Amino acid sequence: MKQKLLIPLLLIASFAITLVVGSHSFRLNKVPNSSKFSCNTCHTNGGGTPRNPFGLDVESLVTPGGNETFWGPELAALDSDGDGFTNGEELQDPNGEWMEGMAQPGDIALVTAPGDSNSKPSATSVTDLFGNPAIYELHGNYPNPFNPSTNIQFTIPQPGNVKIDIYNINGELVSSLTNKDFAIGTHSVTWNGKDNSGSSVSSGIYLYRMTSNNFVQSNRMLLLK
Ligand SMILES: [Ca+2]
Repeated sequence: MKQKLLIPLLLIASFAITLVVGSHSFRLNKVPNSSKFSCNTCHTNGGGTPRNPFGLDVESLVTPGGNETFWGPELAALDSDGDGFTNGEELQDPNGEWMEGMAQPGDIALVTAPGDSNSKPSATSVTDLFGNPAIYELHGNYPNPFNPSTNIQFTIPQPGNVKIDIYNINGELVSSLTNKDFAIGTHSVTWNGKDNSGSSVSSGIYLYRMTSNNFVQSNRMLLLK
């Protein structure tokens, strides 16, 4: 008897779930620039499919009482898909200041999917939560001139591979200083004045070149013994 009741109950339950999922599409109006990705803003492959990481965060901020005002500084500050950019940066509203009814913020052409870690802004298209450009920077080495070692500092606005090579003034590779993944932020690597075979190099001008994503920059330094 119990099993006969179970099947209709399951059918009713699945119908109710479909109604709930289907009703979520109106939330698109409550996310800035959501027209760019439509239902894929919150779902893996359109409405009714499982929620992506951003959709899960949206869901967690919707109160059971029906309060749908979930976009704001809190959701904007999260990096739902873990790609190094906040949801606000991806949706062109870094501080979560946009409200329903306002004109869409930023440039919709620059909007990326906050639930897809493979979709991320270019470094220069967003600002951080403090309104500063989120850019790649190769800072000057310190000390300079130096002997026997110097520190090279750089900043990256998203996690990724950073390659720094040292060249002599003739453009010949001297040292492959680093070539690995770094987290978002500012880091420092040290060159000990040795070439790739471990021999100390002579006094002179050297170039260090940083490559990360599409960013390439070179600076000069002076080894003075
Ligand atoms: Ca993100």
